[in-house]
Amino acid sequence: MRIKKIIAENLSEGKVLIKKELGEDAIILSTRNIKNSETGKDTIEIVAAIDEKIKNVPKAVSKSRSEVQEIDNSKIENLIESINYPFLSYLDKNLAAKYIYLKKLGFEETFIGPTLQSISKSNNLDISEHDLLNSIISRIKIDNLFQKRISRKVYGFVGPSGVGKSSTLLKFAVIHKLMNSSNVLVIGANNHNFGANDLLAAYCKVLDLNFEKAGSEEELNRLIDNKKAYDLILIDFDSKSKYTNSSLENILILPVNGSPNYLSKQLNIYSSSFIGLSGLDENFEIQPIVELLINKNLTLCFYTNGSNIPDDIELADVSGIKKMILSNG
Ligand SMILES: Nc1nc2c(ncn2[C@@H]2O[C@H](COP(=O)(O)OP(=O)(O)OP(=O)(O)O)[C@@H](O)[C@H]2O)c(=O)[nH]1
Ligand SMILES: [Mg+2]
Repeated sequence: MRIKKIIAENLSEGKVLIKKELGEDAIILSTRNIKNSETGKDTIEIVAAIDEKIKNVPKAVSKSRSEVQEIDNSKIENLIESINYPFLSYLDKNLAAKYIYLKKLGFEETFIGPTLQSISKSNNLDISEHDLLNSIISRIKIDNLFQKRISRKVYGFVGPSGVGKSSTLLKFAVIHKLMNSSNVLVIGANNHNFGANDLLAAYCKVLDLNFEKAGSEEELNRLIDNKKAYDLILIDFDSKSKYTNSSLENILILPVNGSPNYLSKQLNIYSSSFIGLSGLDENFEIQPIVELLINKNLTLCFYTNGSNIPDDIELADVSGIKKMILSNG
């Protein structure tokens, strides 16, 4: 117990002085009015006390609070790390760095795991980040179907509703006609959306492309069989079409900003090994597509980046994909 006696002009000034001397928890034991012997003024004498144990409590509490905070901060950092990089603690230093690098670029563990495994198996642990990314990209199969002259091929444009099947088909047709002097036939086989075939016919007229309409599977079979004179037959399907034909190869148009789940679902619906991407003029992350292309051994044919026919279609290329990956990292 510490006891203090102070003289003040009045009680409220005295209380302030006591708190200053002994702290907030000081207890006033007694007060007494007295006259200042020199000035003759009325003053107040206050005797107050503080229990030293109580006085130390605030300091002790604040110290332990900051300790708790430090512990909490490091715990939180560990927690965040284990959420962001759940497999970090299982990896050696070399692989851990690569894991963090690929994670930061936006790849998922389901893709990173096998990639790190193959580095480890091939004893290539010293591979630089740059070479690691290049080796991932080199696993993407690219075949720019509109860059070369194609003969006697039948391609169907399939995919979910509104993804850009018809407009991509028209871009593809015009480019082949202009660049490769191909003899192209466009077939409208969208019998699900009212007026879709007529709209396509109108586009073909404007773009000077040969057009035929197939109102049924039988008609489509007949058109494919009878039109051997064309280099290229391009069929515009609706999203519900399940048409198959031994001479037909489908190009699945996928929106580049589709979620991983959505993309694999589309792949199950429209089993196709050729992929065209649409919507590269919008916000997107390319990593889910890259993972899908590699994991499912698909071939990327081209991508579209707008609605202008035929301008907004681009050759898929490795350096472009690398730039897209790095811009997301
Ligand atoms: N911004 C942007 N728009 C696109 C792209 N590709 C297509 N579009 C537009 O998307 C809309 C739908 O395109 P369509 O070609 O009709 O799509 P679809 O898959 O044939 O649609 P359905 O036949 O109704 O299933 C049109 O307005 C196109 O101009 C693209 O890469 N970027
Ligand atoms: Mg369409």
